Amino acid sequence: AIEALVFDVDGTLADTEEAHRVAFNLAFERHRLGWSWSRSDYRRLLEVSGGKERIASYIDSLPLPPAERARLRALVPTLHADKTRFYTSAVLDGGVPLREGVARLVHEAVEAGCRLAIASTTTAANIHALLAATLGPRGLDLFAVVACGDQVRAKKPAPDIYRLALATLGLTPERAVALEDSVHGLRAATGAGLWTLVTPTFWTEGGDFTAAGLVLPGLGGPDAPLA
Ligand code: XBP
Ligand code: MG
Repeated sequence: AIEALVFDVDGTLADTEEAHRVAFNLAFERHRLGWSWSRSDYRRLLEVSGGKERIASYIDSLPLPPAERARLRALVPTLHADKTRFYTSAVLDGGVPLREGVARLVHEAVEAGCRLAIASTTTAANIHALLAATLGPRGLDLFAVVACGDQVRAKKPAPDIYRLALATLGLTPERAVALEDSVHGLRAATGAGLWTLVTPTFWTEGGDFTAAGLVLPGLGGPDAPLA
């Protein structure tokens, strides 16, 4: 039997990428870098998972003298910390709702005795903000395991974050299923041996999801009112 659902966050629990994009641009503005990532830029930039890694790879793509490249590379942790502050404050202001069907699935799974876990490349503070803003102050407590961010060295599409989630749950992959939205996420989950349901978004649609157990446009109809 299935004993746990392992959720990706960005794109799966909520369509967060526009809020991430805006937060990156606000951080760039704060440091007067003159960089602005458009929606089409950002779709390409999502090829690199992890915000710090994404900024670093953008810097590497710019034609820069070595000293300037090194200066900007050294600024990545600060830029990313600022981005995280802009992102979490937008999310805590209610700027990003859960995707349709997510709240119902989460509550029904818990009621049925199924454990919930998270396997995400995003920063822990982002997940805490999203769950608090959408599921309430006890939202985080619904999840038995939160595996995220820099807890593993190799981010998605590497399977490491799913392996960590499964190890912390104490389950073999046959006892859980993954929920994802992207090709990178699907590769990570199936790489860890998990059957995977994919619900793409604007940012990830059109990808090759043939390795998925199932691809759906979303997780169902409007959420039932929460008791
Ligand atoms: C989501 C991401 C994340 C966010 C930014 O990937 O790629 O990097 O865009 O988060 P997935 P941070 O849904 O596959 O986990 O800036 O905190 O890294
Ligand atoms: Mg995702």
